[in-house]
Amino acid sequence: MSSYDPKPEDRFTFGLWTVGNTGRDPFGVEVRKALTPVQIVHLLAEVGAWGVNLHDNDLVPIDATPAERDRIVADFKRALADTGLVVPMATTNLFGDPAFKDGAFTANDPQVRAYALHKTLRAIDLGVELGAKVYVFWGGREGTETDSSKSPAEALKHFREALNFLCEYTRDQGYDLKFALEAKPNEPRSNIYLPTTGAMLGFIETLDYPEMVGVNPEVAHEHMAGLNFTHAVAQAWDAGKLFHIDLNDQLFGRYDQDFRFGAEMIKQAFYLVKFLEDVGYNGSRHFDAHAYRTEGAEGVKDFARGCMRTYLILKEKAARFNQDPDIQALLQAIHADDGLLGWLAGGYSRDKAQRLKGWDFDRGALGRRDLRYEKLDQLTIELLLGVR
Ligand code: GLT
Ligand code: MN
Ligand code: MN
Repeated sequence: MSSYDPKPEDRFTFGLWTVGNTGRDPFGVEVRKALTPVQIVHLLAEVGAWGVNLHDNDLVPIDATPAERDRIVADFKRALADTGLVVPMATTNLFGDPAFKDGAFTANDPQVRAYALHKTLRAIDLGVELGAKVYVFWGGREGTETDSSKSPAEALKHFREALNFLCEYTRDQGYDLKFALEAKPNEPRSNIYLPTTGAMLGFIETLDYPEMVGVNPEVAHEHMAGLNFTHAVAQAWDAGKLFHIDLNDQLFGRYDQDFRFGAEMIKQAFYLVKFLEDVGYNGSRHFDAHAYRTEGAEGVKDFARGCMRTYLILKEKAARFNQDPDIQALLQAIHADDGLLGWLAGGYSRDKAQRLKGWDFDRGALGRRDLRYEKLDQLTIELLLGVR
């Protein structure tokens, strides 16, 4: 057993839709056989995952009868009990059905908005029944192709009303459930509202129960917008809002790739893992990705194992970074403080402002400091490339 084998305490999860992805894309049909939810649970247990997440319709088809629903849920629960897998997160499919072609909570048609609420209330019940503690909202259709069709301000009001309604419902039921909003800039809509994690964080403060609502940032979604994912995650963490995370990989400026974690931008993945481990994030590490379209049944397992293994390798690299004497000596020098301005700590006072205004800075010396970030970065690269 290598130390890169996943363990329950790693909290690695996959969605039913991830390892269950059949490879269908806008240009081609399925290349893999669809697996049943029960088969997926067994596959995930085999590769060593801790949990499985789902949309309502990943498990229960949208047109299932109540009797079919009960049978499917019972079979699924049995598979969970047999394998020990848990369901930490659930969500609603508010994007697949043609009814949602103009959005769900932000659709212009009041009937569609009400149907989206109805569907989410039932899906929350299902998620809670399966043990979920986090409920994700990814509004893939909440946007526009043409802004002549709706007011973005009205759309935000509708989205806020829906979330307030659902927060009240959750409280009313006494559910132990937090909401996590997932941003994406585009795809499938040309423009999706609240396109970044930062936008979501601002919006959350306008809700009736902001303490119930956090974010579910996804690597690929910030990368599609050309942004630094770790910075977005850090802002969410700083705000106490990192309720969940979607790990995958994605080149900047491409379509929604959803590649295996660490498949493309390994340095960014390293700083992300280092951040999560350094701060002690202990939520799910959810892989929202899928195997290349070239893969069959074994390739899907290679993909899932690869996500977890890369995470654990990067976790070990982060620990090495924190112990590497040369790296740490450089960091110490970089962060050195001669203590001369220690009196400035602890916030504002009128006296401090006066004293600071009179302080004589050696601006030239500040500008002449050689920061040695080149050396630090090269050491980091060498650590990642395995030569230190
Ligand atoms: C969909 C999307 C993901 C979301 C999922 C949750 S579904 O695959 O691309 O980013 O997290 O709705
Ligand atoms: Mn996602
Ligand atoms: Mn995605």
